[in-house]
Amino acid sequence: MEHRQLRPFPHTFLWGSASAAYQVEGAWNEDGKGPSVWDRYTKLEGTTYKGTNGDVAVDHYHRYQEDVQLMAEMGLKAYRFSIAWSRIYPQGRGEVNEQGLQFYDNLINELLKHGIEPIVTIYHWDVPQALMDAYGAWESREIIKDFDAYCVTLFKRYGDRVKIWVTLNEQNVFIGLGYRLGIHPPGVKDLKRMYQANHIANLANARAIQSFRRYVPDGKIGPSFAYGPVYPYDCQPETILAFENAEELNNHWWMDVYAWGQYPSLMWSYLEREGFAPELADGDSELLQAGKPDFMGVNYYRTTTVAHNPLDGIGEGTMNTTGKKGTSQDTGVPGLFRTIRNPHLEATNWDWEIDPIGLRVGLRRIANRYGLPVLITENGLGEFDHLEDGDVIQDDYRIAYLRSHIEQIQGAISDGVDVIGYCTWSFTDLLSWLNGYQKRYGFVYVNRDEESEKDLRRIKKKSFYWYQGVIKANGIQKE
Ligand code: BGP
Repeated sequence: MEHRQLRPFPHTFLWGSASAAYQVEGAWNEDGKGPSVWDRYTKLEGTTYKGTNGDVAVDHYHRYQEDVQLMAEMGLKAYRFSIAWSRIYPQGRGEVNEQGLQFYDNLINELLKHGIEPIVTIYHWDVPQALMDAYGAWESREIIKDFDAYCVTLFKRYGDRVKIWVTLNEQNVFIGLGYRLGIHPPGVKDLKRMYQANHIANLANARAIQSFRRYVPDGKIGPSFAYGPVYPYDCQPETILAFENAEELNNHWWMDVYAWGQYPSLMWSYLEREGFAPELADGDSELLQAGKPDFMGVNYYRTTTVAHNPLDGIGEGTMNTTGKKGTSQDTGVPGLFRTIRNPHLEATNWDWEIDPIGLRVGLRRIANRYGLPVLITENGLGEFDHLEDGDVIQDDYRIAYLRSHIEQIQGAISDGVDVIGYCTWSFTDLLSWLNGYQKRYGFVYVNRDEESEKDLRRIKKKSFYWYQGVIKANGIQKE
């Protein structure tokens, strides 16, 4: 749609930024925290870029006041952060760790003191190692009650002050990379196990939402989905079929369950035929139906372009985790679709195609299909930054990226999509799970790299001042 006049951003629009516990906190074994699967996984040979881990990360655990001060200076309206499950329950269940609860109390209070809305992600990939050891974490239905108990502890403790909650961050990613590609914990490559673990995560998500209604009746809750809207490579009818296959398998498989409590039927029969469909137990459908979200959280980085892939076609390829442009490979599901580079789009040094209009396409598809409001829980540019003399970082490329995406959000709002807020990824630089510290996303540079923690000094980038202006103007100002 082209508009004669764009709708302004609503006055309540949440201009925010996001992070995750493992990527910022550090203090991995302090104040009673138990190990998470990431504490273990990153110590295994060859799992991450140059062996990096989050033992210290950017030391947010000890520097949260300074970080919140910078958020306040910027004028941030919302800050999305995650809680480390094993800080609250070091063993995943059983005894609660008061010091862990206290840390997030302090953080929440500090944010509220500065008028910043806290958005809490309950789970951002760091399941307690104890639960992995005890029953294989997401592969056992036991996790549903343990996750619920953890959620209820959080709802009771913080529900008076935190009104916006995210259940699971990118279930499609932690399950897909954990059980299909085997490059996240637990490092398994087994599709049967993947779809079963995913089903259990769906049940845990729904149960948590049910409990939420009881404990935080005036709050809002939803999952964060990593949405890569799919494009057909061209208009050959067989490409359109491939496009539909990919949108259904990659996206509807998750979002339909969140929004409607049911799996898409064609993909269900495909997976059943392949022997990968999850096993349903009595009461599962009822539970999924009972845990509907208030919004769809969307993490958007790029679109996926696909073409036909025959039964003997390509399967999994490797990802670029080094920043050497052009080193990632196309991937596919034989018989369904294969990815292919979109010749109309530029890509980052990590081969992520830059596509602001794709965000608008995704927002429109969600609004049309599910009729839910959308909270953009992540969007941002991971790039090399250069610290110049005098503590200057001129990240004009990041400003261009964010500006173009914000323009398309306003386009989507003008099209009629209800967008609640926009959390950029990220506020400070942080650890990128598989890519080390050189792939930077923040408005605030953190002076460390893979080799050394240096002084972990915070330095405002050019984009810091730019986003400050956007927030002040409640949108992009015309030059
Ligand atoms: C999302 C995750 C974030 C963050 C971001 C950037 O998938 O939710 O935690 O890491 O992607 O990804 P990366 O760090 O791989 O560049």
